[in-house]
Amino acid sequence: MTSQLESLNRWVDDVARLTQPDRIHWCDGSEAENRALIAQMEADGTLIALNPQTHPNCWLHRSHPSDVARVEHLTLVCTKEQEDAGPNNHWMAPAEAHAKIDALFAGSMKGRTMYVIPYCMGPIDSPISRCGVEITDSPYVVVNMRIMTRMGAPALARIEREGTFVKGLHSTGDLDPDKRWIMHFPEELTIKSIGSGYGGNALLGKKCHALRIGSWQARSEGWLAEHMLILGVENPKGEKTYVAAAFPSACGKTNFAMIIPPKGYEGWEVTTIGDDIAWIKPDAMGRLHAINPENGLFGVAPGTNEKSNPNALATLHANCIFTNVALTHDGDVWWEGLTEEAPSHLIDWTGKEWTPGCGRPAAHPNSRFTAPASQVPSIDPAWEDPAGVPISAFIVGGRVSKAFPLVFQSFDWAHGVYLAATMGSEATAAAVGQAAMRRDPFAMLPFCGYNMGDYWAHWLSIGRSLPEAPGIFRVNWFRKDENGKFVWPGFGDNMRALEWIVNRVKGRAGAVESPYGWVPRYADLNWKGLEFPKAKYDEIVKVDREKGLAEAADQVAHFAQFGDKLPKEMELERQLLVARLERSPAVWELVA
Ligand code: SAT
Ligand code: MN
Repeated sequence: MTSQLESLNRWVDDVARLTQPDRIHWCDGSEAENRALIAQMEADGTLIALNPQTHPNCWLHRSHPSDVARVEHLTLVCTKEQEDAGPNNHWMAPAEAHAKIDALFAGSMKGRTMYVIPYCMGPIDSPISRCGVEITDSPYVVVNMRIMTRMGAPALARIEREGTFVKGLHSTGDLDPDKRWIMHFPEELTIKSIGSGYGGNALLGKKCHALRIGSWQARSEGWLAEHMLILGVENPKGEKTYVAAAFPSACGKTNFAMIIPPKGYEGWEVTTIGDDIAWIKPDAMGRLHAINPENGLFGVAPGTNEKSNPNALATLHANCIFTNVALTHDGDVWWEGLTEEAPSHLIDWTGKEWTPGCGRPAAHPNSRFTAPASQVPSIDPAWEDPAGVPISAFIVGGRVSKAFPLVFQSFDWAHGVYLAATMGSEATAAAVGQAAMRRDPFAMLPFCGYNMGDYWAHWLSIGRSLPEAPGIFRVNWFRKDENGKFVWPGFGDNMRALEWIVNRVKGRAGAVESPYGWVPRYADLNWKGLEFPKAKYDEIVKVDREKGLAEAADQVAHFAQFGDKLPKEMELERQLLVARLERSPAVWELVA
């Protein structure tokens, strides 16, 4: 098979000449093709079939032990001018980058099959969706792309109609970490990735296309490509509100996207559009509409359980691929946090015997599940609406144990951009070698495909163009007390902050002005069904002046990196925060 699109055939030929595969296979996305690939991977040990009774059509994959997460230090944005990639990206000149990586691709597919995967990010008939073609020598990538994207014949038909597509070239190479690169050439709409089979490095539709290349395209075309979940909230009156929320990798996006309203919220419903990425575009009326460009979930397994995320657990009963989790005796999966007590014996993620107390985790901390979004019990009926869903609020937040209140609203759009631009988070296992604490603006630090200063300016200009801009809110579920214990119950009870957010944007919830933004008073939140005394609430909203000033002072260096690219509004907002803090008492507290 070849395509009717000459430019696609030519590129495939060029890649084949370089990588020298034994065979070329154009993926049609069919069930038969998927079956054949799985059978082949079962035979060579790449996939282990799980118990068909408890997990029909599910497989376990164990990666190379050095290939378990994204590698930010090896991830490059290769623009002609270094300034366009910005201090937030590792950079290499395009010619040098191509030469370096092409030398590794030379002959890399000898003895292997080269798969050509046409895919569409977003519903196949949505004008907001965009297509790409990934070439890979990994059948594991093919079966994962089939879950994560709309892959195969319909995508190819759209590509042929449109004549354009993002080019992604991937080879697992020899999985040598010293010969691993994830390179982006946004000016050429091209991605090249070698030496890793891990999700964010190898499933090129996801972070590489939908975020790094996507954000570049979004800026030049006037839309937003964001690391955000999308959810719908329906109140007992049947009124529906959609919000998009940015949290860094492994900070609970999947849990929040599938939140189950807690006790006291009878009649409320939360529905899921997406759990990781949002493509957001102003419609003809200037209202922001969002689609989930993905077709599946690539979620963190550890910590997922009946309490933290029953919807995710129910999603995982069939048709899933698990990567680097532990295997039970009866062909079932297990990971830390799935059950309170670990089974007495397991095979760990590396294939070794495991018993509780042996000193090693059974599942890798960044072990993952790949699952079809259509299986999520809370999936929104409009999740594939080609027009997307209207967004009324943005929520941003990180994993920070100190300083910031549970929830607060920005004073206006520019202040909201500032709140998102300065958000920070403690390290997680989603990428190797993260600093203990880092600023992760909009949760886009590892994913913004261009200069972050230009990105903030783009957000500011989008806001100016909207007749009715959504509210911007910041949340912090992770505040700890003096004993290092989380104060807020989190999970389902995050619904209380969500209800306040929804009511705020509808103009029917109270708040008071704190140095950080509009904060709900105790009485402004719905406490039905939860015992949470006012004194405890006051603890998680109070503002310590010295901590606040230290935070504002720390932002100076953060902003300084961006030089001339820093929008003036950002430094002005910082100074306004300092002014508000200087005029506030040593500890700013709610009076009512
Ligand atoms: O980068 S992945 O998409 O594999 C996971 C993440 O870090 O969000
Ligand atoms: Mn993510």
